[in-house]
Amino acid sequence: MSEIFKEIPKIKYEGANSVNALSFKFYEPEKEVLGKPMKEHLRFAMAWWHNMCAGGADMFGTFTADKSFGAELNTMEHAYKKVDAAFEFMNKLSIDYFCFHDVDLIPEADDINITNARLDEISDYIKAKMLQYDKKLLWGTANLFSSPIYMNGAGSSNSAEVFCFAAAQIKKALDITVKLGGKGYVFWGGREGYDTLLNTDMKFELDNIARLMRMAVDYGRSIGFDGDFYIEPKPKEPTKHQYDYDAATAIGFLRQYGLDKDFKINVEANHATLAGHTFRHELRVAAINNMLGSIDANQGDLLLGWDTDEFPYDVYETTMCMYEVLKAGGLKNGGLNFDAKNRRPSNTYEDMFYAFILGMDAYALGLINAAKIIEDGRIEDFIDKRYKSYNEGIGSKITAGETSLEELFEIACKKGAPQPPMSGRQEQLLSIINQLLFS
Ligand code: XUL
Ligand code: CO
Repeated sequence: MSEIFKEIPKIKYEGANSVNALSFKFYEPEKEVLGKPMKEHLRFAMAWWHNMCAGGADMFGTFTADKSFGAELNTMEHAYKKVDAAFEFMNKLSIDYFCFHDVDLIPEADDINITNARLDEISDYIKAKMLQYDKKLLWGTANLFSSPIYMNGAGSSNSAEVFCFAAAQIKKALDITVKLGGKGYVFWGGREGYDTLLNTDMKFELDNIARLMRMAVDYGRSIGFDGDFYIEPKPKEPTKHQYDYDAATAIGFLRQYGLDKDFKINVEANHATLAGHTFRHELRVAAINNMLGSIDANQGDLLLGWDTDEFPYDVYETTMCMYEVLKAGGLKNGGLNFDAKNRRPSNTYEDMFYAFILGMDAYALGLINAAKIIEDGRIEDFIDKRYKSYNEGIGSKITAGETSLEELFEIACKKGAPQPPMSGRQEQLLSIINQLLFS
């Protein structure tokens, strides 16, 4: 098999002072941080759709990057070439995992039986490559948003026939996920939302989405899928109101429908900021509910305000992300999937490598910094101090559930108004973070 990225060598760690653009400056896969190799903390994944498929098309123009890999687009030959390219790419960048949608892998046929036969064929080839290169599947999913049949959603569609077709796609995507040993299955409800309530039965649509997810769980477990199902929240785009607005909304939905034991949250950085939250906030909400499953590691642009899916470079953000991940005890079945694409004018093969070097180094730095914050301990100590009134006296009775509104009434009336609480010290804490990041 001939090399596709011929000009690109295997990317190695060369240290912070290297001027070789095709090297890692901070990512050392085997280097231990807090007792675990970087690669195990980070579990980087390549997103098939952005890397092997997307060529930079946007609303105003067509492909700028050539992702044909020498084959005619939308043929099985092309599907095979994408597999060759993907494994060479992951191998050269030391990326251990990948993620896919069903239709990223093969050209979809008019007949679902032909599509499924193509999926069987290509997944045999992928499986062999995974063994050859020692690569793993982080998660699989079905694309239930691109085809015109999904214009009103999949589980939320007004058409029972569309619901049925979506179920068939999910079944097949689960089959392939299990065949390839994947430990995750994602639901990003691309068009599970609505644009106007004038034509929408919201309660019915939510019930139906839950029905579809329940069937997916039942089927997945019946074929031996022992990983996690994920909801990937997003507040808008493509629909105006997406049902999975943010982590809190998705968790409420999962609990309401009894799906919370099988599902976790796949938090995407760019979706968090679209929801008007920080990335950190979304990670924390998932973590405190024991539902921090996996991460789509990208970055948005606050000046643009749509889902730009940029490669992450903001080290402050990656630091805060990894701080949350470390505090949550790490990602078990999940990882950091670069759901990210090159900017449209960065249109060469080389740019694909620069993008991953940028993202992987940004997260390696984030991990190193987050470990420093934890080892330093001042931030956590301050938080403990801030709540210490609950460790004694009436505070400990409140947290133990051993008091009542009447008793608190009596105490408050006897004592009178309390002193205002201690300072939040926000600026001091921010300057500790800067000190740790830059010393
Ligand atoms: C879309 C998005 C998807 C999901 C998988 O915004 O993030 O690529 O990650 O369907
Ligand atoms: Co995503």
